[in-house]
Amino acid sequence: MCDSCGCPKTDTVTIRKPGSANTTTDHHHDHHHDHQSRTIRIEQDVLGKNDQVAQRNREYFRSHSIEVFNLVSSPGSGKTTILEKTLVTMPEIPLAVIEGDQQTMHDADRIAATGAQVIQVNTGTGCHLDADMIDRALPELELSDHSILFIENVGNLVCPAMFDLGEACKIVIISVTEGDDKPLKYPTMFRAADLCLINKIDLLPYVNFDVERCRDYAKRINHHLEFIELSATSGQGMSTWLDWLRQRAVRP
Ligand SMILES: Nc1nc2c(ncn2[C@@H]2O[C@H](COP(=O)(O)OP(=O)(O)O)[C@@H](O)[C@H]2O)c(=O)[nH]1
Ligand SMILES: [Mg+2]
Repeated sequence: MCDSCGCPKTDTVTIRKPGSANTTTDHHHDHHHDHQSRTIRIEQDVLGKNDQVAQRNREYFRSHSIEVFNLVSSPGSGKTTILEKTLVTMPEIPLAVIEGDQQTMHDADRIAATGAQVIQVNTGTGCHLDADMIDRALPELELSDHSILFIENVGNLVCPAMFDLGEACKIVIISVTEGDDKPLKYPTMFRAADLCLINKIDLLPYVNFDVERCRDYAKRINHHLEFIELSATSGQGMSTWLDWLRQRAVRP
C-alpha cells in the first residue's frame, strides 16, 4: 500500500459477486464523511503540490530542448530491457535515464553497463515517482541540450498514472504474458499514456494473448493511443520504436 498518494479512494470502491448487481461499499463508522473528505483533501494537496513542481520540471526540459518519456507498466513487462536495447542502438542522440524502484540498484547497474548516464531513485515504501524526486535527481545528471531523458517509473499500473513528472508523455508498456484485458482493468493508466508498447511478442505462440483485442480495449479507453508491437529480446519491432523516438526528439 502506498503511504503517500492517498489511495485507495474509499468513495469509489465497489464490492461485487459474479452475476450480482453493484454493491457500493459503505464505510460504516460514525466519522465516515470526515474521513472521506480528509482523504480527498490530502489527495488534492499532494497532487496540487506535485503539479507545481512538475510544471517547473517541464519548463526546464523545454528550455533545454530535452524530450522526456515516463515509462510506466507493471513489474517485469520489460522496461529496463527495452531501455538497454534502445541505449545501445541509438548513438546519434544523447540519452539518459532516471530509474525508479522501491529498492536496489539493479536497474541502474544494467543501464550503466550500456555506458549511458543513469541515476537510481529508490522510493522505499512509495509506489510511484513524483515530480520532486525528479527535481532532486536532475542535478546528479549532466543532461545535454537536445537529448532524450527516459524515466523508468516504479512497476505499478495504478499510482504512477496520477503523477505528472514534467514529462512530454507517458509510455505504457504491456507484455503479452500479462493478459490482453489489462487496459480495461487499469483504464487510468491507459488514458494517461500517448503510446502503448506491446512487448514480448516473441512469446505470442505460447500465451493466450490477442493483440487486436488488447488494442481494441485500449482504444475504448483512449482513442488517441498509438501502439508499437515489439520484442526487446528478439529485436522485432525495435526499429519502429526507434523511429518513433527519433521523430519526437527535438532537433538542434
Ligand atoms: N521473452 C521475452 N522476455 C523479455 C522481453 N523483454 C524483457 N524480457 C524479460 O522479462 C523480464 C523482466 O524484464 P525487465 O526489463 O527487468 O522488466 P521491468 O521490470 O519492466 O524493467 C526479464 O527476464 C527480461 O529478460 C521480450 O521482449 N521477450
Ligand atoms: Mg526495470
